[in-house]
Amino acid sequence: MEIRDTFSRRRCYILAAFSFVFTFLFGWYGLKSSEWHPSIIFRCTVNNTSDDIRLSRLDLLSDVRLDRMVYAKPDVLQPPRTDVLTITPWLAPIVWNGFYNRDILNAQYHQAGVRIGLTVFAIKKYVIFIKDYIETAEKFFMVGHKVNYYIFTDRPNDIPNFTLAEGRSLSVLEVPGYKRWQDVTMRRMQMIRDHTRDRFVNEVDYLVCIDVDMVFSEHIGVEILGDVVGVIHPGFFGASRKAYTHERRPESAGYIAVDEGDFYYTGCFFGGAVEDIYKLTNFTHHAMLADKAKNMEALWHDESYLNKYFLSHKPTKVLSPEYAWNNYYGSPAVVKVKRLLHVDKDFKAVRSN
Ligand code: 48C
Repeated sequence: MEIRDTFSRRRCYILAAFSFVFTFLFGWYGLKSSEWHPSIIFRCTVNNTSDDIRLSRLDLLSDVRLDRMVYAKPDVLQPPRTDVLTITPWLAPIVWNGFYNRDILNAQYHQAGVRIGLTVFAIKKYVIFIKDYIETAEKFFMVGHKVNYYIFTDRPNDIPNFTLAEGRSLSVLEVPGYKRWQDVTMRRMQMIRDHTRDRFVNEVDYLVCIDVDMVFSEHIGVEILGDVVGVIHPGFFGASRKAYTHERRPESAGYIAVDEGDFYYTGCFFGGAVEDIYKLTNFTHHAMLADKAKNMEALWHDESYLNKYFLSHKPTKVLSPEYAWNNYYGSPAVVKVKRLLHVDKDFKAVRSN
């Protein structure tokens, strides 16, 4: 132990000396010549592809100019509700019914021509859920906007034909069906990542990823759009950190300590800007692989790894449990609208292991 410490200490000294000399020369040269103008740094970052995409996303709304609209004035001293938290400690909005005017948001995003992708996996027996899923999405998901449905399935012939409203398209993407349902659910992150890199980044601005055993029951619109979007799980929004079902083994890549964690996010619904979804799914996929190499699997699979991601990459927008409700938890007064509902199902009937 001692030798190693000495060795690494000596290495640190060498490194420190080198970086001091380098910084001095670099700084001296920089000060001497006025070449290091901020615009160069700006241009350097702008030339990076992801920043180009990022800039175009920032442009998405920055050029919007709204026409005259008539609506009730927001009241600084009288919020629509005081029974729920509507902003996180890192100043991300928590979206509850009654706090936004969808007409304003629709006007902005319509003018921007926003394109939204919805990914859904219907693997093996879960194909039985896709008909109601798409039919209810047509009624309630991003109505009036450009939507691309991306259905990942191992059974393309079992996907019905759908008649879609104008501006909406549907692609069936054939993918392998893993034997264990745990692998089916976890490998979604890898598949979303790869398709995002190869295709979605060129077709949509935002991606929304929702489990298939759900039905849309009230409008879900552009109020949910943001760079990194997580949804509060219906079973834990009143619970303590200790009660969160995070992965608690320190050796797992999904580990969250009992004194950490903001909310318990559901794995059945997440979203974000297309390049942020690439980062999120890449992280969660690698976390799963790291545990797999140790012959481990986080307690709640991709949901555990997603919560780990959201711990260090705080969502820029959080959706209330309205957006992924399960009637198993009844109808608490605070949840005034149930926009997306878990389908009551017999797991034995749809899971092969
Ligand atoms: O499509 C499948 N097939 C399976 O055999 C197992 C999971 N899945 C996908 O993963 C579905 O999209 C499911 O909605 C999702 C995992 N989520 C669930 O099984 C419950 N919503 C917890």
